[in-house]
Amino acid sequence: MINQYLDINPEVAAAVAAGKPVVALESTIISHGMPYPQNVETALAVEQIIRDNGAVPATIAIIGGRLKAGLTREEIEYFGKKGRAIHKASRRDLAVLCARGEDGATTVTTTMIIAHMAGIQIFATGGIGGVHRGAETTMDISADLEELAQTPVMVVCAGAKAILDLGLTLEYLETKGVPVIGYGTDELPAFYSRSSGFGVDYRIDTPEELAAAFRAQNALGMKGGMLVTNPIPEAYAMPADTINAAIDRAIAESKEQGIHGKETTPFLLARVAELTGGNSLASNIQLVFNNAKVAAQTAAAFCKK
Ligand code: PSU
Ligand code: MN
Repeated sequence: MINQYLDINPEVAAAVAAGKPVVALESTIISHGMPYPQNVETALAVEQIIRDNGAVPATIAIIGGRLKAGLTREEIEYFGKKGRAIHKASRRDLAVLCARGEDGATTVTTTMIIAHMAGIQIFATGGIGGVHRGAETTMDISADLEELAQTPVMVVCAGAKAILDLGLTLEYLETKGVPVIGYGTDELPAFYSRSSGFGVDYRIDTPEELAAAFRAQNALGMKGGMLVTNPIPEAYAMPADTINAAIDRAIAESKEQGIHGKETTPFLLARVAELTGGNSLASNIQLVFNNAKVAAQTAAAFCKK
C-alpha cells in the first residue's frame, strides 16, 4: 500500500517496480547546503552522473504537503532559488507539513524515510549530521543518527564535517548498531579531507561487496541502515589546517550569535564556505559527484542479485 501522502515520479515508480537501480538524493543540500546557482547546477549534474552510471535518480522533497520521490528540473530550481527560506524538514516536521500542505527540504533523516516508503534502498549525499562539538552540554545530536538506526537505507556520504565531534559520532553509531564502512579506506573521511584519524568498522573496496553487505543486513531482518563513507578524491581534498581554522572560527561565531537547534548546521556550512573563499564549495561539489557515482554503481550491483 502506497502512503496517501507519497507521490512517486513515474520514471522512478517504473524503475522500482521493475527492480531496476534507483538512487535517492536529498533536498536540504540544495536549499541549505550550497548557495544559488551552484546548488541547482550541482543537483542537476548529480542526477546526470547517476544516470551515466546506470541508475535512475530520485531527488526527494516535500512540496505542498506531498512527499515527492523524484523531482522535475523546475522543482529543483524552485528549491535552489528559495534556499534557506524553505522549511528544513526533519522527522519531527513531517506530520505537520503534510497536514498543512507546506513545502519542506528533506535532510538525510527525511530523505531516508521517504526513500524507504518509495521502495528505494540506496541514497547519495554529501555529509551527514552527527554529534556536535559540545554536545555534552547542548545535547545537539542530529536526528540522522537515529534514522540510520531504524530505517533500512544505505547512505553514501563523504564522512562528516569536523563541525561535528567525529569521535562521539562514531560512538553513537556504534551504540545504535549502525555499520560504518570505509569505501577504499580504513579511516573515516572528514568530508573536505580524506582522513580524520578515526577508524571505520570495515573497509570495502567494490560496489559489489557493498551491495552484498547491505543485502545480508536486509536478509538478517535488521531494520537499520548502513553508512558508507567515501573519501573526497585526492585532487579536490583541502588542507586540514585551512579547513579546521575556518571551522573553529565558524563555531566560535555561532556561539557568540546564539545560533542553536536546526539553524546550527546551515549556519556553519555557509560560514565555512565564506571563510574559505569558495574553495570549500568546489570541494563540496566534487565529493557529492563522487558519492553519486559510487551509489549508482552500488544500486546497480544490488539489483543484479
Ligand atoms: N552536513 C553537510 N552538508 C549538509 C548537511 C549536513 O556537510 O547539507 C545537511 C543534511 O541535510 C543533514 C542535515 O541531514 O544537514 C543535518 O542537520 P542537523 O545537524 O540539524 O540534523
Ligand atoms: Mn541539531
